[in-house]
Amino acid sequence: SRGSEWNSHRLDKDKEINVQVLLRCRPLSDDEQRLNVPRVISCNEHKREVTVMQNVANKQIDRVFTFDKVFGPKSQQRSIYDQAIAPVVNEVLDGFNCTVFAYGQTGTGKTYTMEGGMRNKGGDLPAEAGVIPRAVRQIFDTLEAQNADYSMKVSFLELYNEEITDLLAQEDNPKSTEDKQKKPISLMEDGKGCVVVRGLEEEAVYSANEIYTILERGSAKRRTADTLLNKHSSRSHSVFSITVHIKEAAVGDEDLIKCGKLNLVDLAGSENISRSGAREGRAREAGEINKSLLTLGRVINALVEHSAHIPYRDSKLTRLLRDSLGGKTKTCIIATISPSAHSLEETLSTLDYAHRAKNIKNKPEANQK
Ligand code: ADP
Ligand code: ZZD
Repeated sequence: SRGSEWNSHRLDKDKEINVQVLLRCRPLSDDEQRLNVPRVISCNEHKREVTVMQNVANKQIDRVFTFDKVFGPKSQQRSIYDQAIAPVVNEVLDGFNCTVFAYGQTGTGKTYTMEGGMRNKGGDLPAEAGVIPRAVRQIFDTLEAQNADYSMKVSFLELYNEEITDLLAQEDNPKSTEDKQKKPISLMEDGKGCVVVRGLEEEAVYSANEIYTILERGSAKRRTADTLLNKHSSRSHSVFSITVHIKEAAVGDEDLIKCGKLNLVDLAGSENISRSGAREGRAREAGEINKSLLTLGRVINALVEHSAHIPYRDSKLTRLLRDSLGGKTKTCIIATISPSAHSLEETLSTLDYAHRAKNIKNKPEANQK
């Protein structure tokens, strides 16, 4: 359905769609419940509203935020996936590139949402499985059911302190030194304005079960980094990508290949930037400033304000995910918050950030070769 030249401009504008922003509030933890930590968040899933209840100088001041979808503390992994992510994966199978970001303060459930937990071992997905294993499963199930001719590749990287580590790379020598385990990877421009990650392993996957072995390897490698560096995980970003190539029925003697890519991004804890104004000087010296997270915020602001210059090039994260922010990729942000009064300030900052991101527009375009 390509527009003829005279109206293509108008059609291009019509193709713009907003970034979808979902909000998820985690339940109080067992400890928080035992300590009777007060709750300040109420979620109305039906009205897609989150209310922050604040008592200032004996006056009740509530703030209400509306999102594309709201998931309260009782929402299950499966229902978030079915309602919010399964449609995104269907777009990938239709040949679109899609990105899902998890954004929020450390401890609010970004990793729980993206990866999940694994209580029971064995064949089926555990109820606590998050977006990544469920997306892999959905892609295999759908393509197998269609008897499609397809291939699937995955990659898993971590970005810490502006350095990329391949979480799937096998070490030639497992007894090698620590810095050899963290082989740095570089970003290169491909001449067509696309960024490629040079040296990143892309692993072909042939069954959903095989993915566990791969994820296990990625998790184990990340754990090594975690134990070596205090607070590493809250300051690092991870990007899990799935690429599918699907062969369409041949037209004439030409094969049509449909290609889709899904990026699943677990961002560093947002507390790493929200107070950076006051702390910037010292924090920078201590290497505490998260350049990528800071730049992500600046890119979002620039896009929302329609600035002439969008500072994509200022960090690795924004170079890597440039197309997801104002480009041809369909993007969804899951903002995660805690219900606790202790997190009020961070929660308001997350809600403001996520609410602003709703104004970003992308122009999705299917890949067809
Ligand atoms: P983050 O990645 O944002 O730092 P985590 O995903 O590590 O946060 O979550 C912090 C803790 O809270 C973990 O123990 C996790 O299992 C738990 N948790 C987070 N979200 C939920 C939820 N929706 N339901 C149950 N437990 C959750
Ligand atoms: N969140 C857990 C991993 C962690 O932080 O270690 S849960 C899912 C996506 C990406 C990486 C790991 C997983 C995870 C897992 C746990 C243990 C071994 C392999 C993989 C997982 C959870 C549920 C279903 C499938 C995979």
